[in-house]
Amino acid sequence: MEDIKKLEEFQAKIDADLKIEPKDWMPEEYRTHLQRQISQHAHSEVIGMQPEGNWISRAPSLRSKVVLLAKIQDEAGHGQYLYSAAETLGKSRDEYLEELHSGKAKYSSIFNYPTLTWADIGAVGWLVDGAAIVNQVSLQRTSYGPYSRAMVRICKEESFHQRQGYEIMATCALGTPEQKKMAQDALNRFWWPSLMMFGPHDSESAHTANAMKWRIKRETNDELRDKFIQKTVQQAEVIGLTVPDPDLKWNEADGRYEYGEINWDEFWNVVKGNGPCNKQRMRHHIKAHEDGTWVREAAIAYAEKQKSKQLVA
Ligand code: FAQ
Repeated sequence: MEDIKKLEEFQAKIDADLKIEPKDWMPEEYRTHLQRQISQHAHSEVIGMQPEGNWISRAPSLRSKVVLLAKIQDEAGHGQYLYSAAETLGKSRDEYLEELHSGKAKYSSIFNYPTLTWADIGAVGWLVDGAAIVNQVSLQRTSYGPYSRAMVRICKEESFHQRQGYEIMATCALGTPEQKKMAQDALNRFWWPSLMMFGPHDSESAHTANAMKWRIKRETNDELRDKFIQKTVQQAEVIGLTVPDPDLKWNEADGRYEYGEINWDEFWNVVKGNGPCNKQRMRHHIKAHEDGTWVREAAIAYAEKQKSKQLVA
């Protein structure tokens, strides 16, 4: 009886658009749902540094190198905010990382595709960060306080990232015929995987019903994907690129684009670990984590020394 009352109070709070904070009572399913989503979001930010890091030493100018470095550092920061938010749910960062390394926790499918040319770095910023922003703007209003506050900060930085990517794409698309070809090729390869970032159709999505009821998600996978398509197709047109979807057409009566279907076999194949770069990404992450052991140990030892100094004083 007590739990039913608590549950009703919890749902009433959500329905009134109040935030749930770490020390508030919450049903166990709400907690585990958030642990799963926020940690996977954090893993995505950190694994997402790999395809971009691949181009730091090959950026075509000092300016583009500095901008790319700043963007990648931001992604590390986003991982930090999100791991901290996830830790408020009673699981440690080490536990979350173990879940990633054992394959229990996922990260976004998009980061299992390679970045083959400089234009791919443009496509990542324009399309991948563009898709991430659409999703994250919506998540700013999520019901869990620490996640919502992390999103507000992250969204401010993501809009700079999207502009950085679009600038690279526009420069290539409006450059020499070879550069334009490179930009079109990047769009061709990144378009569909970017749409897959929003997850399966609502009818196939295991978690959407609960996520909407608890206002963890404020819009569904399909609603967000549609928003992204409607605004991004126009951006491609402005720089003379063609979206690689033969079914894409403008519906004058409805004032919106209609579009084709994602290859869901490809999506699930990548999610299950069989994309072009899954194994490489995980190998690299585990190695970096192991190589960094001494840094973590030194940081903990330093913090403990400072604490004991303060106690003596
Ligand atoms: N990839 O029932 P749903 C970024 C899984 S950040 C892999 O619909 P949900 C910044 C899903 O986990 C990008 N797995 O699940 C950046 C679930 O499996 P599970 C990351 C996917 O949670 C830019 C199963 O399928 N953003 O890019 C994917 O309601 C550049 C069933 O799916 C976020 O994480 C996928 N695409 O909806 C960084 C945003 N889609 O957990 C560096 C927060 C679905 O039961 C460089 N997350 N799955 O084993 C969300 O909004 C949601 O979690 C969704 C999935 C929309 C991703």
